[in-house]
Amino acid sequence: MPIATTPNQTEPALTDVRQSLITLIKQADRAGANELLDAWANRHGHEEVFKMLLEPALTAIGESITGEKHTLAQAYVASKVAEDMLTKAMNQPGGNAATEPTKGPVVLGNAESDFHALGRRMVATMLRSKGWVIHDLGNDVPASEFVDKALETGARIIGVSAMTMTTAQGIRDVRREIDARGLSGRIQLAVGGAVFLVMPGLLEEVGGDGTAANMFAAPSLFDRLWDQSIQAEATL
Ligand code: B12
Repeated sequence: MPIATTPNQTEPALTDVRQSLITLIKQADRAGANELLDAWANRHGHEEVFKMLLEPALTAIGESITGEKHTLAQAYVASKVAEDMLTKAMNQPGGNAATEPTKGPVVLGNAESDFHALGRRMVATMLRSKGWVIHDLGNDVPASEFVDKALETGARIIGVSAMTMTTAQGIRDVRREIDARGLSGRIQLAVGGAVFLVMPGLLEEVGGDGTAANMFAAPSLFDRLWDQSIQAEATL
């Protein structure tokens, strides 16, 4: 698909690049989408690819699943393309592997019955690049497993990702488990996922201690929650 250029520039208009990406995903052309994103990343960097192209495309595709403009299979292709990009970003010089771990540890995972791995993986990648040690428990993690792992590793933060209304309700069990074991304050509960953006009261409803809208905002949230945990312990 040809991409239009803006006047006096060779750089294609952002809206056209996004549209081309969505078209390639719709055609399940993973290689084509990768090629488009690679070329864009070479000019603007990997971080910008996520901010300017992939997250908006995933949101647009997600919104139109309900309107039946896109299928779940297309959402799946979109997530695979994003994972390809994530892997490449991690392998860049200065990417994920390069930073000395200096913070944490923390525990991350998707809420029970939630299989939307991508957002969690992006948060983990961003945190690691900022020096956090992450124990990533993967998808579909029972509440007790989160808390067991936090105790085993000495983590002060449990981060739970949930993308649907139903799976977000499972976070209440993590809250209960933390409180029931007398760990309130000492273990902080970070929550996130697109559903928290569209339902402002959900953070309080499920008993989270804080949330971040995207991976770029996650490091400052984790810094804040870590400090809160230390303060809470000092007052015990
Ligand atoms: C890709 C996708 C899938 C893929 C997931 C593949 C994968 N490996 O991840 C597949 C096809 C498997 C899938 C399945 C389903 N999906 Co789906 N999916 C999506 C889609 C299009 C994109 C999700 C995504 O990857 N977004 C991109 C990432 C980068 O964004 P993110 O996850 O929000 O993460 C960012 C932030 O939220 C934040 N963040 C995320 N986690 C955390 C955690 C912490 C601690 C913090 C601080 C921050 C944070 O940082 C991340 C990075 O910036 C969304 C649409 C949307 N609007 O998001 C629907 C969507 C989430 N899915 C939906 C549904 C309904 C389903 C299914 C139930 C469909 C079905 N009928 O089977 C199943 C459920 C499976 C399950 N039980 O988990 C609905 C949920 C509706 C709702 N609110 O309840 C959505 C919103 C689509 C829609 N409009 O209907 N899906």
